[in-house]
Amino acid sequence: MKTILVTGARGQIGSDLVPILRQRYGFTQVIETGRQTIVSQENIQLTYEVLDVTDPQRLEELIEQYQVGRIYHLAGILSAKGEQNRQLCWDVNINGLKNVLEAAKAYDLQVFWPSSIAVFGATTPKFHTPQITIAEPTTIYGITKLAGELLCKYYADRFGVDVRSLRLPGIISYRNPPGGGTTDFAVEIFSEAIAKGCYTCFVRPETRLPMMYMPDAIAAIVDLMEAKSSKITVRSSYNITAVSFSAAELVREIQKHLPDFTCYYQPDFRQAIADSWPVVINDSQARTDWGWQHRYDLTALVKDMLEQLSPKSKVKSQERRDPAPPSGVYPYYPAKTGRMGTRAGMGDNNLISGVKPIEPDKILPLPGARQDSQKFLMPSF
Ligand code: AKB
Repeated sequence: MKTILVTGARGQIGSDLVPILRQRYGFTQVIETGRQTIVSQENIQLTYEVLDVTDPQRLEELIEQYQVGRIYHLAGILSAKGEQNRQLCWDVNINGLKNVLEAAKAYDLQVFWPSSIAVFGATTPKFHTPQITIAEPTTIYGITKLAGELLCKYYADRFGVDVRSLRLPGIISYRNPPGGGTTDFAVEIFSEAIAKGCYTCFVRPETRLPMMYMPDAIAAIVDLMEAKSSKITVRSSYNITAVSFSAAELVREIQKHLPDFTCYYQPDFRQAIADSWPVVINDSQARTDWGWQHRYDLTALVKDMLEQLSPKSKVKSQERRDPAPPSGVYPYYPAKTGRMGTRAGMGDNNLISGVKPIEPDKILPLPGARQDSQKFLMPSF
């Protein structure tokens, strides 16, 4: 089997995907790459190479050196950081992807590339957003993701490149923080709740967005890449989602475990980005084509996040770092069969069964919330 190259391998998704890929395809079969030079002792035995994806020569060099057959192209600049550095966002997200697709054409590689719900904008239907719909993104990140989707489809249609993609929602995980996204609040809140007992959220409490727990995201990526080519009817990017919840609902769920947790709200420029994105995505095409199913709802993901981040389990997570057998990493489970534990129900948080949007004039005071625990700070802008 040819080797697998992962760009942006030490980012939020890469950190969780790489151990699963190594488990499935062999430890030495997976080459991690990133812009940083890794010097720490613990990584010496790993196959890690420095790669800036905007450098096509270096990319080709690595493809030849390691006989690469598949790339998970995860290197990218997220929405909030993109607004602060448009040039970098364009260079990495567009030129980096184009370099990968050119290499895929030349070396006959299979490619995974994450798109985002950010391809949608204010003119897109917010509820049950269809696979094919109006896409007028308002951020440079969204523009690069939309152009990237078109590039993927172009290389697939014109040159037969086997490129597969998902429009990822906000991804919640504990191993590595996302850094620079609009949905980051839904990750940061957990560590702050545990460490400090309070968090200042940069979006308003009623802000409701599509989200997914990392094990579901990993399962989706693995299953998509392993699906028969004939099953893949979308070569731009598949709508995909798991749950949809507001910041206030997330706070309330955390308070079930940490009753003294307090959330303050101080919306900043990321509020406008969040407001431009859909609330509920229709991902029926992915479910029909290659059997996508999510497993974690809000209750399950909050419970697991808090358990994993609690000081007791932190000790355990130190013991499970690469290159030891990835026994403690998120378990991969196939989407279609062999589910473990409680499956996410088609309950209140399930997107397909529909969410009940909170009307803005009904949000204060928050229904069912502890009156002393939902406080507003005035925005500083
Ligand atoms: C971001 O917030 O920028 C990302 C995304 C939804 O693409 N998490």
